[in-house]
Amino acid sequence: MEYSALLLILVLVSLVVEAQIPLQCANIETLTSRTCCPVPDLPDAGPCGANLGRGSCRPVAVPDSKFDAEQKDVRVNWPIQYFNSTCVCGERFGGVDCGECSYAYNDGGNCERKTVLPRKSVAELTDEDWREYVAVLLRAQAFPSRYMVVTVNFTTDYQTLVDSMTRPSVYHMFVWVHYTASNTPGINSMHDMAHQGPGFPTWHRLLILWFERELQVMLGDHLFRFHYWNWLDPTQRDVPFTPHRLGATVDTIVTGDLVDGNWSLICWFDKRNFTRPDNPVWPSYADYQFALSIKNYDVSPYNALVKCTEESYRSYMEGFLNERGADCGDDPMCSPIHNILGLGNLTARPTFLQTGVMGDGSASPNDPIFINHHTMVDCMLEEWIQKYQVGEEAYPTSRRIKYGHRATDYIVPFIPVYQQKEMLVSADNFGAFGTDCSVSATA
Ligand SMILES: [Cu+2]
Repeated sequence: MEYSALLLILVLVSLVVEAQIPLQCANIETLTSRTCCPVPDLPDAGPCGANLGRGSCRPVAVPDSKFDAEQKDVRVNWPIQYFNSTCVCGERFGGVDCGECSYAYNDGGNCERKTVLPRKSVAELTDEDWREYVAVLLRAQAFPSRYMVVTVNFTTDYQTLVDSMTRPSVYHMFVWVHYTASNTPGINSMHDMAHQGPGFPTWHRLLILWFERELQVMLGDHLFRFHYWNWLDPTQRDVPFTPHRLGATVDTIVTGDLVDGNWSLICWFDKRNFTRPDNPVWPSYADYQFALSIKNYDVSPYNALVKCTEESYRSYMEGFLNERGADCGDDPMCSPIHNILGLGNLTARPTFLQTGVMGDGSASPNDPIFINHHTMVDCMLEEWIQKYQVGEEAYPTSRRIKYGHRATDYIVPFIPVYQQKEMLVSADNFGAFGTDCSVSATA
């Protein structure tokens, strides 16, 4: 059965997407031991490459010592419900077993040189670059992921967990990761650990880094990187949307090489409403300058109720639940892009089922423009970090912050594990952007 068909059935039947488990740890022995510390494929490496000085197997330090079993949400205090020990790699090393290089030392060799993979505006890509990129995306639709998906609610009957596992494609795993973080598994309610909180910028930063690495491994090309779609620049807004790039739209239906190449969605909506009949109001450079002027990262109550204010960079950039023109004189930055591509005419408020997957928060990565959009948002985050020279200390530590978004929460549902606050540092630490990301400078 095709990956897409299998996953579609899973969505419709169960709506349970519990966790992403690395292949090396997706077996009953590892689950029973609650220790995900595999041995890398290197001579005499030992678990986590400890014998080679690459890393060590260590207990995970979750914010709450005691997991609230009543919540039945395995994402809380991730990944303690599955594993209480994982590999912690040294600065130069990375991956589930420390057998890879870290993001910053990804030199394609022995991880000895710090490297930078500069990201570009997609407007700089040649037709040949686009052709190659579309081929990469299509390949990722079919290439098996290095992770397994658990499709039942958590149980200590580990055989049931193992039996439920399925191996999606690299791209579909990317979609699942976003979906899993956004929704409470198996429950018809939503506790979003990727949006509407201080973890929004940091969660998506790790998503981009992680997915980029999965594609690097698929391609055997450590230099592969994502580029950003600068929607602040009116001359660049159309750039990705041609038949030989990410697709043109005809009456909201996406056409072009991706669709012809059997682009498969996990979900059942496949539209993009880029050619909406009314005149979309895009965030402007002035809006962005306002965002950049906000020095404070986030403010109480650290959720969607934080209105667009000059006290919360995160809230302004995220823009959730702020109607255009409400509370802030300018436009919040991220959500309008999802809406422009997904919801179309804001006045008529059609549902995303009718208009486009970018309009649905949790499923939006089904449209690959998500990648370039969030690389752009990450570029903006980097510019803000550079401007104020902030680091982990800027991430709020209030007890009011919801599960998943707390400073020391491990970012759901990733293994290897990273804390939210660890992503609020210069992208130099991840070998991304270098000093080149300054979209405001192009105004
Ligand atoms: Cu998102």
